[in-house]
Amino acid sequence: MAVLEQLTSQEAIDLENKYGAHNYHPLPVVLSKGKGVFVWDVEGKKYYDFLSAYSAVNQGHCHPSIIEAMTNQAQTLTLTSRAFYNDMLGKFEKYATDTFKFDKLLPMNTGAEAVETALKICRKWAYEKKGIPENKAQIIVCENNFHGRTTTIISFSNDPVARKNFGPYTGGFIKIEYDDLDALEKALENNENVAGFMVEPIQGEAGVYVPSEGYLKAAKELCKKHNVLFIADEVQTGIARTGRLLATCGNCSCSDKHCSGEPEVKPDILILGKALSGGAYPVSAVLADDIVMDVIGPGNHGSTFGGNPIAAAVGIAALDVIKNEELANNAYKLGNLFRNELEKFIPTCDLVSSVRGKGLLNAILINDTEDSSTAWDICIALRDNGLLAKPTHGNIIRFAPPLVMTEEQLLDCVSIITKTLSEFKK
Ligand code: IF1
Repeated sequence: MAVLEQLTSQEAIDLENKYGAHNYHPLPVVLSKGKGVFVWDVEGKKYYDFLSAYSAVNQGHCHPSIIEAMTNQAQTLTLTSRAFYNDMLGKFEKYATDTFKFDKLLPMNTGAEAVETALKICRKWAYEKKGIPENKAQIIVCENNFHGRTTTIISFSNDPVARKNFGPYTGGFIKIEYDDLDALEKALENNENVAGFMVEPIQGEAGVYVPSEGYLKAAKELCKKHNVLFIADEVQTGIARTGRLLATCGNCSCSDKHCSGEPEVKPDILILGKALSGGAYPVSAVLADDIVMDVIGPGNHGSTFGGNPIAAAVGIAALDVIKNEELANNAYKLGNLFRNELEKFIPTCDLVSSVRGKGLLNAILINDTEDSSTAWDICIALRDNGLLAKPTHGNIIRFAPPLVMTEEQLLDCVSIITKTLSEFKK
């Protein structure tokens, strides 16, 4: 078999099954092309993408200006390592720190690496600035978190599938309920050794749990009171997904020019990934002000690829698209429309019990037991009707289309979803 010959869907699936590790259970669809809100399978069938590579493709598939920046840079200089300077990284760092209003940025590649970076910075700050005795620093995290898949990160996961038989685990983490300020206060009180509190502004993997109004702001204030760093993992919620540039932004009237106001909750450490590249390339970053980032010196942290010229060029282009196309505003408007339309539909359908989310990060709850295959079967039916989505934990289907969608396209998608649910037979 020639490696480059065009495969059928089944052939591609068979190859992955035979030669790839079985660490995923993908929906059976084999994609070979994407443009904007659409993807095509190898047989040429067109679908609306309602996952956006888990919110990495916020700017739409193969956005022309991101691809142009990437290909131009790829033909000029791809990688120098950080042993030398390159002429793109500083530009990206300036652009991103101006955009998100932090003093400094540390570039990485994947979300998990950026989370690891944030944890390391937080611990070092704790020893050197807060004065916590060596090796005693603790970081508070939430039940049902998802922050990635490294050994340290899965050490504080609740998910047995992600965690079991990967021990011994990294210590130094305290787990509390999400969206529970009393629990946070208790964990902070009478414990001088707490260095940080890391939280997802909306819990994605857990099933798109939106915390109570004011939770993040109050949590940040509690952290401040106890001299503890507030770490926001916005890998999934950031970059306009939830209708604002960041989910930790206030109601900063993203309706016109993009988020010129101060954030409602300014994290001490901000973690970004996924859509920081528009899904074109792995680009992640940790942002903080000097008072925190200054603890990092030469040799403390790094990566061969982090901050490479392609990543920097792509990062600038990806953020430019968010601003120029006012995607936070579009996500805000379309998100409201989507939830309103589904709320009208839900009373007519026994299969769905509710819809929740913010901006274009939404989920519907399927009215069935957690371990039933109903959500999966609905996703197969949605696929057959031209829309790709994926179930998450329990019987929940996440809906997160690219933010470049038009209102007309969104209404078309709503009708595919409601028609599929109405006609669905278990
Ligand atoms: C997979 C979920 C989404 C994340 C947050 C860090 C990372 C992620 C808040 C790590 C990654 C991804 C990973 C992906 C599935 C996906 C996911 F369902 F698992 F929860 F998006 F909803 N922080 N989330 O959501 O980023 O290292 O992957 O770049 O296949 O594991 P990464």
